Amino acid sequence: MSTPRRLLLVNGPNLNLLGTREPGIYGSQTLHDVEDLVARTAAAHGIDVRAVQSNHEGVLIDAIHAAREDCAGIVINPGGLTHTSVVLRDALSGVALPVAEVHISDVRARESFRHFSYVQDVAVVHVIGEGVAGYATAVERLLAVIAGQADG
Ligand code: CA2
Repeated sequence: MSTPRRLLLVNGPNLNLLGTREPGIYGSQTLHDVEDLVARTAAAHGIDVRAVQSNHEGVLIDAIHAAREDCAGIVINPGGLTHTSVVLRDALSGVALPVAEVHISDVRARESFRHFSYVQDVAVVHVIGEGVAGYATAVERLLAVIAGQADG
């Protein structure tokens, strides 16, 4: 079967607040700006994007499971679930799609509880602390991984 020309973009809890509070940490761009940036970056490669943001873990897991049907990879900022969620990690490893993990802030330079990521070793691409622009970097790197898999 040919590789689907679609990515799933997942933003976890509280990322709907982007651009409304804490600009010193997360910048002033909104979730809409993030989704638009990812769509434009992928479109430059002829790739479509389905975007989901939810404050509910089960909604994110259902979206990840559905990606098996029609997506070539997943770009995810799991928000605080990064540091707490075995079930989110299990969903990502269960669908066996290439995953890019994105964090807007530099979690390594923040509180110690943000230093551990359950997603880290199920992701093949990691973009941390590059602000919202990091989502575009993640798309580019993930598409390169997917292209390499299709060649090999
Ligand atoms: O830096 C990131 O992208 C994070 O994934 C964001 C999460 C945080 O728990 C992670 O440690 C790092 C928090 C998302 C909350 O986003 C907000 C945005 C604006 C205002 C308030 C929260």
